[in-house]
Amino acid sequence: MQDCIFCKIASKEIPAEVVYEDDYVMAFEDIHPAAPIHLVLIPKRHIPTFFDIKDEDEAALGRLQQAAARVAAKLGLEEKGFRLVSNCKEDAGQLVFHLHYHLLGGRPFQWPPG
Ligand code: D5M
Repeated sequence: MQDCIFCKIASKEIPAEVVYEDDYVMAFEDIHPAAPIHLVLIPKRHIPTFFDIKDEDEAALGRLQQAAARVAAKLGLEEKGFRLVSNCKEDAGQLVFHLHYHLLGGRPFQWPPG
């Protein structure tokens, strides 16, 4: 999608610190890290929110979970773990309307979130 920052990262139109990429998904460093490790994981196809997921997105979204675990293991998070969160629309504070997960690790997190 033309004006979507994450589509531009997926197409390499704008740079990002990419740590994982395959045909379906990409993981890159968040520009405003909230933890020692803070990655953004996206499907390459533009999906604005969870409410826009189509049957054809199943493979990409499945791959996203798998990529999260693989990247987390590669970054040494297997023992202590990590948090995978997604903000969907206004109440959750979604700023970029291209579905994404935040992968956070490297410190303990509180529950419930604020
Ligand atoms: O948060 C969107 C997240 O996306 C926020 O943590 C900053 C991050 N972001 C925004 N632009 C970029 C670029 N260009 N590179 C890397 N990270 C970026 P949410 O509230 O979940 O929509």
